[in-house]
Amino acid sequence: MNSILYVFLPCKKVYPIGVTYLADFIHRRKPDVRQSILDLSLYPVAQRSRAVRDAATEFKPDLVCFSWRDIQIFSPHEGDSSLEHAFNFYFASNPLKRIVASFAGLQQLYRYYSHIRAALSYPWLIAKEFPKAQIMIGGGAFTAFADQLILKLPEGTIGILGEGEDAILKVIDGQSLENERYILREGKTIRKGQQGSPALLDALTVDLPYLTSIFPQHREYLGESIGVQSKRGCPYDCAFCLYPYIEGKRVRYRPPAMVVKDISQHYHQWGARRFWFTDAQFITGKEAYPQCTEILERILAEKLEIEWSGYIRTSLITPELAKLMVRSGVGDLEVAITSGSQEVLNNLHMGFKLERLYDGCRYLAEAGFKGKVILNYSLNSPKETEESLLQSVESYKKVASILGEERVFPLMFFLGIQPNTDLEQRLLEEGYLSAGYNPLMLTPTSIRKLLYNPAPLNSFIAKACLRAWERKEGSWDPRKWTGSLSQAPKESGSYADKNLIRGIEGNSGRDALLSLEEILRSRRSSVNRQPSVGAEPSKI
Ligand code: B12
Ligand code: SF4
Repeated sequence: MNSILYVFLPCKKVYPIGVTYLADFIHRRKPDVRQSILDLSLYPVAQRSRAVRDAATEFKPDLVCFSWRDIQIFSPHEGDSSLEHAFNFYFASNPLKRIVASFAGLQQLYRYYSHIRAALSYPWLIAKEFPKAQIMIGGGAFTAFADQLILKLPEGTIGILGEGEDAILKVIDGQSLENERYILREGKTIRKGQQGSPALLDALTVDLPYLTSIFPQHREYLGESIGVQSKRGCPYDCAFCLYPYIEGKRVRYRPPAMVVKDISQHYHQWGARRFWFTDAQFITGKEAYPQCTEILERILAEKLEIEWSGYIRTSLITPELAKLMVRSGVGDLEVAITSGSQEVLNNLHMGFKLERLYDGCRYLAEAGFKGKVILNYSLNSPKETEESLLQSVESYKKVASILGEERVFPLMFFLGIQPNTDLEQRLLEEGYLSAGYNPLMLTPTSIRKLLYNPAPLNSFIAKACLRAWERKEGSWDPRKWTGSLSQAPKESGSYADKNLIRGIEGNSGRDALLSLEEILRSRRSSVNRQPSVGAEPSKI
């Protein structure tokens, strides 16, 4: 095979780092293979099929690699209005609000299904109009829903779960994929492969002039946050998280010099100033300290005046790392505290102590951190009680007292149940989910289940959230739908995850926590006055 066309399937605009790494990797090993990258997110919906057809006609690829990053609606967090519609639909006491929410929900469902249908239509277009081209598909969303999606793709499409470098190389060379995480449909039979040893990342660095030449649309990302991967894999076991399934549990590091070379090339050649470490976890444990430290020291030594962010375990921040982080330009951070109860955290296998998380925040404050911290709470996780909910409110107050109230933005980020996670497994065993359920099939009942917020605490929590959101927005939702599949308007704010910005703009998470505290405390005092009355939370 001599030519590869990469098609980044549409999602909310985000730098398509995965395909850039794939194209770069192939170029280093097979410089004679022609390559081109097409980012469909940058085209209006009506022009996308034509863009695929034109690119394939002009480029005549032997291999078309589709990259599917996101499929998500009803994001379980308050940065997305779909959560509010869902809560209004399930919990609002005013019937009018329920009706309005049901119409908004239907509209979102329609968009969700049409988006999936449209994304699937591009591989079908290639299969019908360019039957000689081999089709491959991969990416985060494909990995998450491979079992469901492979049934909807043209027969013969090679699906790859997780990283794709070696698999594409093997397809080009006509080698067997038996040691890769592939999935393939032959009639009604599905064949799968197991990854042997995952690739080491010691030679991975981007040749930016080459990339620039095969990705003319890169101009659209000048001024945007650019993804950089410094390691792959996460050794933790957080029950709800899919990242170890996607990237593996073994951590593989890229040499710091190469990571910073990537940053420096984008800085000098594209003028990029904002970067996001796309690692599942930037500080994966104490073993990662030397790499993280060297990356930050090199950013400083090369005088790269950037703002960077990433997923960071605050509990692993040391005073020295905090100083380096601040000096090297750390921006806003998203911290998944999840709960203020150590018991709830332990039950989710989160693997950190709250006290260490507070220490990390303290070190950041002492180092002069001036960014915002989005503090994600997954209220109503398994083992949640009224007491542990109050502990979550206290934990917010504690972090706010350390970093300053004006810097800390709690965000309600409910547990979303994802396939191939420990949480999904537990809920299947408990009968909360039924075996063989389709995670892509959304109905009012399945949405309610997948946005994990079970009885009996659900109604207090929903009430507190709705009260807070209503106060901020009015009872009619004037906002645009901001789900990942929408074409977002230009937004302000420097945080890379624009979806979350709205959640922090009104600081409604703070209000939700404080409302929850109010509801729970007043409930407690009324229960204390009438000791014989049992708990009937759903009536509150
Ligand atoms: C970093 C990250 C973010 C950052 C991105 C910052 C940035 N500037 O890039 C932020 C925080 C902004 C973010 C936001 C969101 N994210 Co995110 N994100 C990730 C994360 C952790 C890494 C993605 C990444 O860039 N990896 C590094 C690159 C190199 O890898 P890659 O792109 O996956 O490509 C590799 C492979 O996938 C594969 N591959 C890719 N394409 C192809 C094609 C072929 C043919 C082959 C063979 C292989 C292949 O090979 C590549 C190289 O090895 C993943 C989880 C994970 N661990 O993968 C979630 C993930 C991709 N995100 C996800 C989601 C849903 C979102 C949001 C929509 C969440 C929300 N509702 O708000 C938003 C919106 C994103 C957007 N479009 O704007 C989901 C997608 C799955 C799904 N359910 O649809 C994931 C998988 C997390 C999860 N829930 O499990 N995200
Ligand atoms: S939540 Fe973070 S630390 Fe936990 S498994 Fe996922 S990536 Fe790793």
